[in-house]
Amino acid sequence: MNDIIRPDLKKIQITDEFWKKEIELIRNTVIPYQWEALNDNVPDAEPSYCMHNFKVAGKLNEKIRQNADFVQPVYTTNGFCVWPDDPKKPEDRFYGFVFQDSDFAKWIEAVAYSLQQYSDPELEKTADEAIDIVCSAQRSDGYLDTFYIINDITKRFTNLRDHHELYCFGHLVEGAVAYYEATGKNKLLQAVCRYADCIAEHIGAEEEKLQGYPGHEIAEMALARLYEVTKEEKYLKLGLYFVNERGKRPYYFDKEHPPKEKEKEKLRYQYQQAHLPVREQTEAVGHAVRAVYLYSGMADFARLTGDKTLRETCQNIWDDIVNRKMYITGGIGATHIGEAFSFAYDLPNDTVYAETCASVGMVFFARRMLEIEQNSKYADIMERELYNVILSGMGLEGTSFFYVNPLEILPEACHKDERKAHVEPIRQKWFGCACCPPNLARLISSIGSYIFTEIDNCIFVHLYIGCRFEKKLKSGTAIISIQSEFPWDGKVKISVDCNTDEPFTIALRIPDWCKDFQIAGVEQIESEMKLGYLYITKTWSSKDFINLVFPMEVQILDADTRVREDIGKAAVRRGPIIYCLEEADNGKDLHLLKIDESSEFQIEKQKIATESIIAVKAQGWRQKKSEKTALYTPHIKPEFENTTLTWIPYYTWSNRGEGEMQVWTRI
Ligand code: FUB
Ligand code: ZN
Repeated sequence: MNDIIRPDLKKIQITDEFWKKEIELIRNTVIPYQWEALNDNVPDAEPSYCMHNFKVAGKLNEKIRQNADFVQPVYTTNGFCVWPDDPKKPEDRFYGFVFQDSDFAKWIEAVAYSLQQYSDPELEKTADEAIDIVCSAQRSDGYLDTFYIINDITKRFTNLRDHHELYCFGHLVEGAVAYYEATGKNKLLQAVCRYADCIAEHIGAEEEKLQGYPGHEIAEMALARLYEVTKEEKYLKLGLYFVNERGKRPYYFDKEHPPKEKEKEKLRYQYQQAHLPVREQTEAVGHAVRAVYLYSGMADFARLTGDKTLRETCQNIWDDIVNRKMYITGGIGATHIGEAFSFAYDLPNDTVYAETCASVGMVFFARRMLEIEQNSKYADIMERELYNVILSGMGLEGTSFFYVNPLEILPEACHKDERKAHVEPIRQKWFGCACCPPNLARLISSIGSYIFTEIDNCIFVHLYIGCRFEKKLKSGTAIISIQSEFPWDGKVKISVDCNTDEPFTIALRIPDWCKDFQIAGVEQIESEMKLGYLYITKTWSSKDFINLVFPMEVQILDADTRVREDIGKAAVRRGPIIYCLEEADNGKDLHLLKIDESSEFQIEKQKIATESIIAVKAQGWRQKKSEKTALYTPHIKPEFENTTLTWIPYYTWSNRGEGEMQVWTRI
């Protein structure tokens, strides 16, 4: 097995103008804002109840409550369990979705990444106090899930399919590991180890245990991470057990929820990717977030165990997503029914789901694929996700969020058409089901750790994000600095300052959107191109540098003809940025606009709220509105008038009030 080192955020200093601003937004605005949200202190926002639930569970201590005393929960159509609104709102009740604990877990993870880069004693104090509250809820046997602690501890582990205990556990592990790595404090880490031990006592291969696995994946990759930090084989074993058990017959979930007559077997299990044992799966199916979290865990175990079949499964599923089921923005999950993948090439732009969390998960999957196969196709997608759908998930001010990320919006349809009720035309302050905002925060605050992968004596540069990075060599250290003007300009300078003559390799990703790059700098560059990376191996001196230019011309892109929604339409891309048209620049009725492909595409600096961006402009046409008196009339050639089309980066849409937007335009 190759020696893979996940970059340590403490050793990466982000200097990049574009991403530094995002990281600081997370640190200064998003983290404090989300803390208020978790404590239900954001006026007019949906309540979270997250910290409330931990406090109530902490007060209960070892007492056992049974649900006889309680109002029964209600189940939403998604299988979520929510407590009905009781006007009296008794203080000692669990409120919110069954997985509300995970909001804290993601918040503490974002805090941890931020602390790795900027010391902030006050934030650390708040985080320590929050950890005390969370740990006070833990029962003596290690169990730590407020939903069951508050409602009925005797029912724990009885609904692995829907009740998200293992999902909350997985998130808590991720948060605990990150906080330990950031601060060296192990209170939460010890708590999650005890919780993992408690789970392993109840679930596993042994006859007396439940042969179950998570209904919502994430515990798999979390356990891989727990194993890597603690080196405890038992966590590797439990994570691998979850991976291997999924999809085996008889189906575990049938024991919990006997199938109803007429329920289609395949569909019933696809939602949780449990329709087949994972190594027999060839397609991405079901709930998109669950799916990509599972695939990320599978990739982790493929790397940790050297399992070739698991690795090939991940590769096949990756290709299925990227070549058949992904929006041009990087969004995945085409249908809101089950928040799921649809069939191949079914990519509607307006009824889309494209949940922010699913794209965050896709970045996790990409990173793990890069750790098992250094092929730039994974990093290309990582870049596309980051600069487009992921950033679009948050308002430029950092206090409003999208859950669903559409590629076409007609606000009236969102307000009046039930089929689009899940699509918001403007970002929301918070959500009852608030999985996306803290997921974004933890990803963006750890962006530095996605720039490189170190494998043996090679450092792969996946993302051109300005930074300074320290690479340990056997006989010394190399400081690698990237200066980059991405995403607005393709000039990059990589400088190396090395205090040893030990050779090592820098492998540079050549982005898929770049047709022709230029390289200059290091004397006699001897390089080799492999799977999208340019490998440069040498003894580096203290003044070596590489100048790269990735020209960013405006490109007009077509979709595969099998994507029925996009036929006769085109999208605009420049460098890593996907563009869209908005009503604020182009007026209403975007569907009447048409691209003139022979026109010259110009770029122009513009401001969208506080953000300086590069807009794309071109002469195009607007179809004249019909003056028909009837809905349907004999065909006449449509008439067009000249107009200027202005595209803005997709991630900046909906920052100037409610209005129409579209990524795909007639051509
Ligand atoms: O079920 C937990 C989270 O809520 C999922 O990951 C999201 O898709 C949302 O359904
Ligand atoms: Zn989400």
